[in-house]
Amino acid sequence: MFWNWAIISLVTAIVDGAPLQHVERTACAAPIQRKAWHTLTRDEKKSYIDAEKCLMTLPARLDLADARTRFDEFQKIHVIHTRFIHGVGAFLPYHRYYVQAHETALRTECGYTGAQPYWNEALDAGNFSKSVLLDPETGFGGDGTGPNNCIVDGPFKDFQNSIGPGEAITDHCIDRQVNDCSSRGAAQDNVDACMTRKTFQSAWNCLEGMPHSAGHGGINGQMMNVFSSPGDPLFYLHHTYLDKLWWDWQSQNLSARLTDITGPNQGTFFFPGGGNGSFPIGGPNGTIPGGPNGTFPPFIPQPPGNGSDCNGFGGFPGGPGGPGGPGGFPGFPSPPQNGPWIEIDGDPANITTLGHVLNVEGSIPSVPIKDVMDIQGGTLCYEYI
Ligand SMILES: [Cu+2]
Repeated sequence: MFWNWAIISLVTAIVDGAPLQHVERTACAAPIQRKAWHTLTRDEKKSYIDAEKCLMTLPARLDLADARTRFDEFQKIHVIHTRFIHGVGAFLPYHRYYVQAHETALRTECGYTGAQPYWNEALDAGNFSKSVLLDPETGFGGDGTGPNNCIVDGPFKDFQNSIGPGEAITDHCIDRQVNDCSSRGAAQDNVDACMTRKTFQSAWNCLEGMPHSAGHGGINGQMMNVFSSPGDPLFYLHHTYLDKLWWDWQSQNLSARLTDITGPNQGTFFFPGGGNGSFPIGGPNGTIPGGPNGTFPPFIPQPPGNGSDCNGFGGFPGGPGGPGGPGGFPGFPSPPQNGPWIEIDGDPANITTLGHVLNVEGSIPSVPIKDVMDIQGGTLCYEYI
């Protein structure tokens, strides 16, 4: 009843044309504050890292195959849903709710009293290797080394996880191959360009390309694996940053953007033949061909003049800066209007709607996208500072 009332208040505000910023969000009276990592105190950093280490020791509880710990379970949830949460309309809402599930576990299962921090990647664009995030004392440890690119310092150097790479099940370290050139895509100019987009479709396409890809490519290793990237704890700070950017975009015009959602439920990202600028299937573990163990293909050195003057990240094939494209991710296709498509709870066809159910395998309850459009709507209750 309480929630219904809050929703009715919101709807009334829209009908009245009142600025939503002034709506009293009674369902979220005291949002927790998500802060940039570099602004945290030493003690705040330590308590976050201690909580993440706690997740790595807590036994699995969701009955997901091959996951040994709660940390593994989060990674497995991502693997299970990978094909339907990338290159699709639910990309941003799903990752928003997934990060929420992770934050909730830290707080309710590991005694963490803070909020999920984020990595302000624009500050480190072109220079990820020197980021404070990679500090061995106060951060997540540094670059990988040796034949398997295992990280060798920091709080997570001894962690062995069982999920990945890709959809494989293997015991492995946390691995990185930091690529400063790839990390250039995190530049503030790219963020600013996304902020000028007028529709969700356009803003999402922009954000999922750059800066999103730059965070993955700049850390590299398992972070470059579209399935198993949450095996690196940096994933959560990266995707919380991306969530902040979506919220920054929404906040420019909340009365329109709290309900603006679209896109296909089933992208062509992973499907045979590619087409419409998408990737064909064919790599190991059902992933994009080219990279070992289900990773993205190796980045192809780009000639100067297309946004990259070093031999690093030149964009994905078909996308801006990539071979065959003008610069970023390939264009996302319009949703197919004829089946077959994968049935998603809450959606009548292959188009993402506010009713689309987000499923994190019971780590927290499934909710429709409409419940996560507002980060202070009640289901979610946080702010970015
Ligand atoms: Cu993802």
